[in-house]
Amino acid sequence: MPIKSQLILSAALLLAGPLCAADVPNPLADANGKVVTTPDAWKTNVRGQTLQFFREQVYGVRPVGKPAGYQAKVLREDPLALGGLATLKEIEITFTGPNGSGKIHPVLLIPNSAKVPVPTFLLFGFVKPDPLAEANVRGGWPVKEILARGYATVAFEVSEVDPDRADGFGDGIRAIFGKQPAAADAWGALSAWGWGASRIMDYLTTDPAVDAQRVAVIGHSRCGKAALWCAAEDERFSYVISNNSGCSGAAMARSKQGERVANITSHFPYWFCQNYQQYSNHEDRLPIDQHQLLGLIAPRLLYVASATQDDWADGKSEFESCVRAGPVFALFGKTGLESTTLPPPDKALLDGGIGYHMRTGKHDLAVSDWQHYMDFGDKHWKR
Ligand code: GTR
Repeated sequence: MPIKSQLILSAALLLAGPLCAADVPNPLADANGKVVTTPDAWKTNVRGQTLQFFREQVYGVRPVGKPAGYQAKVLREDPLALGGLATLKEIEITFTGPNGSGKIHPVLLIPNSAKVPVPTFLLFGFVKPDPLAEANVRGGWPVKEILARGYATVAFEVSEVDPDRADGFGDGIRAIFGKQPAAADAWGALSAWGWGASRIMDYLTTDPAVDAQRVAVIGHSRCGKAALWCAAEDERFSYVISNNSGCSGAAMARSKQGERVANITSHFPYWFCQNYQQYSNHEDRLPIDQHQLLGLIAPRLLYVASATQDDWADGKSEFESCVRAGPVFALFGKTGLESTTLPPPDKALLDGGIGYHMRTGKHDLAVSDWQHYMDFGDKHWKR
């Protein structure tokens, strides 16, 4: 690592407060421990290896990309949805694998006032996307606010891709494309949901109203973990937002408080590959840590948000992870976080390539979070 980056990193870690001791993997080191000093060397020698560690040990290996029988069509279009605010498209994506076929039904809204193609936020949703339903706004999809800022948005229900339950393996895409019994490194539900988002991206690249160079993925909590992993796997997403993703998302594995690998793998083993379970109470044995997941987003835009009452996710650890991902952004000539000091509640750090805020309140995706994400988008992303 060049002296300058080393100094920035040490200063950053000092400022971030008491952190775990040594043995946090260096996001710039290759598998032999050699620290790379150029973006090309990182891309060639580090990125692929890091990605592979996360696949084999945490989220699982995907058996398929865009499947051969993939089809996407617009089932219904309403050019005057939401009182004329937006053009709504109900999309159907269909695909077939060795063990059956599946469908995803995303809903896309394009603001009628914006000049096409429009930058677009893709939400990993907990509920069926319905922009007229109050449940969608409560579930973190404030469509009117998003459209008013000149952005398009598309949402899908993750459970339609793969059910969010322990015995769901047989009913989702992992059954359609996977083998039983699943291998120890076979994909978990988080990776399956990200696969679904990539299939929606396949459609978005064909829709002239959408600016495919500017599609962000966003998710809250378990969906925040899935959004981060999705963008690590699929570099077409140019902006990634992790809202309160916590354990196995933006927060460090080694030093975090609240939920740990032992908790998450006992409550939600199916989110991950089986190999992840061996790190219960042994986070120190992981070949990677979550700051390297954030590093896999570089040099694209990344925003991580926490909440003051969300001790289970551990916002301080999410911030630490952003600090530790900084050297990867620096390698590309970008600043990671604009400051290495945890900002006061509700103050958003928007100037670096990594945005961050800690909202006052509980574990939630609030409209105020969205406003910060769009402010960051206005600054770095929108034309
Ligand atoms: C919790 C889980 C967290 C988080 C959350 C959610 O129960 O422990 O990791 O993902 O669920 O997704 O709402």
